Parts: sequence; structure tokens; C-alpha cells
Amino acid sequence: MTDIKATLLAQHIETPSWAYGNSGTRFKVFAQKGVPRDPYEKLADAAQVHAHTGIAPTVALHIPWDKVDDYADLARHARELGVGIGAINSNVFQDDDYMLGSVTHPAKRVRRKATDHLLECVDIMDATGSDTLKLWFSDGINYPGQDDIRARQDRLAESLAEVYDRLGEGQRFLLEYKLFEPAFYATDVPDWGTAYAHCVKLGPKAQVVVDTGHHAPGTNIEFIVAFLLREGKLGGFDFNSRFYADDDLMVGAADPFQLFRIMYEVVRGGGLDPETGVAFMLDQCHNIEPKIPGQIRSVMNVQEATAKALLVDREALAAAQAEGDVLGANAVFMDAYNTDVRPLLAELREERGLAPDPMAAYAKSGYFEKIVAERVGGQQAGWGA
Ligand code: LRH
Ligand code: MN
Repeated sequence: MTDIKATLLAQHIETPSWAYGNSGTRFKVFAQKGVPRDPYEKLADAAQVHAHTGIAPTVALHIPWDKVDDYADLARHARELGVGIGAINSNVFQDDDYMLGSVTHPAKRVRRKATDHLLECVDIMDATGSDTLKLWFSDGINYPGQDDIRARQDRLAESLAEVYDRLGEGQRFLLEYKLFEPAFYATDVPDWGTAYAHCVKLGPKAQVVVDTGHHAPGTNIEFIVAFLLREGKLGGFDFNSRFYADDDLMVGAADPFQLFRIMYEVVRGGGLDPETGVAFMLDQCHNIEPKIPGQIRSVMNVQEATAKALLVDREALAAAQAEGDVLGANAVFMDAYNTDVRPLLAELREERGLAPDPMAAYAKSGYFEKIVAERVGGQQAGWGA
């Protein structure tokens, strides 16, 4: 049990700055009281999640949603709050120029503009001390014949190579794939295979990020995780959950068993070992629920799935698998999943001086009432779409 506790104590989950701002759907973005007005306030809210869970020490930024005059000062502010700046997320999906694509656009001028934004994000990594650039491209086409699918891959590869060459010592980029939306016929990075192939061609500083909401229904995501880990190409996760499409709901909320199966392949593949460098990031939108408690609950959902995955009796499982004992092996797996790990995690929190129930502790802290009273006026943060 001690090493399981040690592994859980060392767990590191990264929360996304945009989860603390207003978000919604094309139908409506509901504004909520106390929402941050700038990246400094977003970091303060993220620090609450770390303060109550003990395992959320970094915050991913999204550019330009988190644009500031002095990124080094923002990083200093984060340190003062007891957190750090994590992955820098590029944004080449909200400018009118990108209607027909960004780095894959037919026009060289637009491709240049998009690639320059990606390079600017590396400058921001230098300023904040972040070692990870996360690249997601909304690029794609809506109708057959609209553009040349192969030529768009050539354009993508050209831009990725330029960004790859710009990466400094200890820096990497994670390429994110997504089956569809906003493109509805062909997306230029639609699946793990396309992302993997581009990353293998580029080299060791390029890895794949698995956003759990970006697959076709029925996709066995834990297989992709096992495969990419085996190849040393799993750079990280964008954790969330969904019932239908890219719903960006709280991780583990829609399918806690899937999250357990994913975390088991992470454990089995050495993905929790810090040197493997897998980034466990949340990528969610709390459209109708309070945002900081939503992040705390999400971090706890990953922690619970991880604890259950660590409780799988690997020896008994390997023995049953070797004997072809199908039901026996499945029973060993389900025993861990059906184990209530909440008492273990409450104990772990108390051992490190935290309250056993982070949700109750945050509610009792009065922080929400404080920010609602303080954050009057100004422009609430959002996706700026
Ligand atoms: C795209 C995505 C990507 C982000 C955005 C916030 O759907 O998952 O990771 O940049 O959401
Ligand atoms: Mn994502």
C-alpha cells in the first residue's frame, strides 16, 4: 500500500485556465457570478483547486485568451499562489483568416500568419518557463472537393517542422487530434494515427495528446493509450467526458469505468512514472455548474480512477491471463474497479495536512463568496469567440 500511496501523493494533474471562465455552446454562454476577469484571477482560482486537492500544481494557458503584457510577471504571480504555468495552448481557430484553414490554408499568407502564432507561443514558453506547447488545429473541409486533402497534409507538415526546429532545450510540442467539429467532412488531424505519423517523422520532441472527447463513439481509447505509451509517443491527455460528441463534461462523469480502463493502461505502461513525461491535463467547460468545484470534482475523479487502477492485483491478473482464465482475469480487473477508494484518498489527504473532503473544504472556505463580492465590473473571461 505504501508505494500506491507514494504514487498517488506524486500525482500531478493540470487544470485549464479556460475552465474558470465563462463557456457554453453555440446556443448560449451563461455568465456566472465571480468569474475571473483576467489570467491573474484565473490563476488564483486554479490555486484553490491545488490548495484543496494537493495534486493540481500547474495551470495550462490558452493564447490569446490568456494574453498579458508581461508573461514572466504572470509566472511570478503563479509561483506566489503556489502553482506553476503548464502547457501553452495555441489558438489558430478564432480568426476570420482561418475560415478555410490555418497552417493548411491554400493561401501562403494565412499559413505564414498561423505559423507565426505558433512560434509566438514558443516565445511565451520561454517567458513562463513552460516546457510544453499544445497544438490543436480546427483545420478541415466541409465538402468533398473543397480542397486537396493530400496538399493540406504537406502544408501541415511544413508548419510543424518549422515549429519543431524552433523548440529549445527541454521543450516539446503535443499534437492533438479530433475526429470532427468545426469541420464536418474531413479534419486534417482527425485521429491518433495521423497525429502519430506526423510526430514520428518530426522526432522525439513531438508527441500525441489524447483528448478523451475527440473520438468516434465506441472507440477503445485505452487501446490507443497502450499503443502510444509503448511507442513513447503519449505526450499527455486532455481529460473530459462526453455522452455524445465533444461535450467537454467533467472527466469520469459520463463513463467512470472508461476512465478506470484508461488509467489502468497508464499504470501498466509506466505512464505515471515522472520520467515518462505524460501530462495529465483537464480540458473542460463548466457551462452550467460552478467552475472551481467542477475542477475539484474532476481532479478527484482522476485521482479515484488512478487509485483503483493501482489496486489491480497485477500478479493475479497475469496468472489468469497466462492460463487463459477469461472470467478469472476479468474478475481481478473488476475487483479493483469495484473497490471504494474514497477512504484511502481521504486518509492520504489528512496525512498531508489537507481536509479529507476537498469539496466540503472549499465550500466552507468562503472563497466563492469572496470572489463574488470582489469581482464586480470589468469583462468576465470567456472564449472570446
Ligand atoms: C478543441 C480542444 C483543444 C483546445 C480547446 C479548448 O476541441 O479540445 O484542446 O484548444 O478544446
Ligand atoms: Mn482538448
